[in-house]
Amino acid sequence: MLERLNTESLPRLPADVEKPIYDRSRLTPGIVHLGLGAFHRAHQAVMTDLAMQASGDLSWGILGVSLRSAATRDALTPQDGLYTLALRDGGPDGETREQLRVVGSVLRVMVAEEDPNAVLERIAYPQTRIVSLTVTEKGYSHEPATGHLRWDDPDILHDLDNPHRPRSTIGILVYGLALRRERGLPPVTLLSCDNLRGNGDTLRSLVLAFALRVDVGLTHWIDTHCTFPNSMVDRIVPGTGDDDRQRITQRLGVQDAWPVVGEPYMNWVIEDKFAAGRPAWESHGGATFVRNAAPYERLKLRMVNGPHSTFAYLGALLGHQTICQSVQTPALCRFVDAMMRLEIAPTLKGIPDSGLEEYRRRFLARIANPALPHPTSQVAMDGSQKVPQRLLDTIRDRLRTGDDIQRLTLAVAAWLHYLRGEDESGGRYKIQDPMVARLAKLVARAEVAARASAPSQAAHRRAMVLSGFKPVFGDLGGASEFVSLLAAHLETLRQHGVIHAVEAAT
Ligand code: CS2
Repeated sequence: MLERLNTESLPRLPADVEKPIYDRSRLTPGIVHLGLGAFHRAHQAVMTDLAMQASGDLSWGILGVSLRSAATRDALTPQDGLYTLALRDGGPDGETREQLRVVGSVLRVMVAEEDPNAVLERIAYPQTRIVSLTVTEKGYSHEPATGHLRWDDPDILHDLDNPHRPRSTIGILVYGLALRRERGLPPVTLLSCDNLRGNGDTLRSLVLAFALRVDVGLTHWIDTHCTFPNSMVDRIVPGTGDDDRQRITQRLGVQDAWPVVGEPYMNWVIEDKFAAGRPAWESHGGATFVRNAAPYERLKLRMVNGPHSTFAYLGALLGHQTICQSVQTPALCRFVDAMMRLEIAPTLKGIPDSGLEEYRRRFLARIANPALPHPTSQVAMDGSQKVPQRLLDTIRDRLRTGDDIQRLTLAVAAWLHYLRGEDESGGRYKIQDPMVARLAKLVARAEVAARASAPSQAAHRRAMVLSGFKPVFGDLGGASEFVSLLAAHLETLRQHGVIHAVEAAT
């Protein structure tokens, strides 16, 4: 049995593996992080590790919280919170390069579902100064189209009645903050690191809406004392595979049960409004602090995540397993490239054309990274939560200015077509989406409506039903130009397939 990566084995790692050079026994917790998935461990946690190393301020240790699954806790506890980040890409001669760093900032991992009260206590811990989140889009219990709290969400309903055993992210935050206030403790910063538009503002409005049902005084306290910076986060981090575990364990010479793998590129832009201090995340060129993160967020959601989702849906329909395979399909690449240049970039005012050009080129190179196979299914999942801010906002802006939305609408059509659960060769795949049941009904209803219509009206009728799904499309279902284009694209996808559809729209 191989020795485990932990405090004891840390000094014996090979010399080419970077590791924390600060004294971990002096680390104290300053951050509670909800959602300790691979993304956080490859992004904020490593930035915190490097910031503590550079500044010598060791008061920003992370108490990680998994909301439901015990898997990360079970993997990292025997490792004293240590894990490896492997940054992978292809070198100039096509060889794979991999740089390893063992990350030291995670002190402990807890599972909210097992002991929610312990998490509330941690939020109400005097030393906690930041509560950060990467709970993915669906973790906010909000309606994707409007950003409003979904009062019919079973977890939210549960949490209104169970202040000591909250299950939702919003419930956990509000009851944790209530405890802080009750104990006369100073306020904290709530830092969302998810791919939502105005992630800090969205989180703030959800927390305040829930708090208002709990206690008006608490709402006022949160509103006047706590801060919610908006932030833009960027690094491609596919889920860890067994091959990654084995390869990394072999290189370390000790077993790491849950390393994470990502690309070397990373970007983090944060509004500098912290209620009780922050780590020196800007040290070593990690994060950039700004007054207003909105332009960076818009740029990233539209020019990275929108095209990423587009490659995922079109690629999945062609039976591609990875994003890299989609990027290597020339017709797809030409289409997405044209969509970025001609329809997305013009909506990003205030960023010079040359900057956008460079950004587009770099994104296409990033997702073509041969050393980082990213399953299309991972990017395609949770479309109902992603499509609004990745594609529909851009369409809305262009409709407002009377500009062409051909290509963006094909990307949306690809998502809707993907929801049928079958690729072009008849291969079946599972739809992973928190709204999966409603979406299945929607797709079925659209088919019934199309079949009941005159043949010349069928495509339009189908598109009307689909785009009438308000939680995702909001008012866009009423935009006749969008609905007509959607109808035409869906019909082309059905009759002639993906390659024909993208070639016709490029
Ligand atoms: C991806 C993102 O899974 C997805 O939906 O589009 O996770 C993407 O890799 C990151 O946002 C890149 O920063």
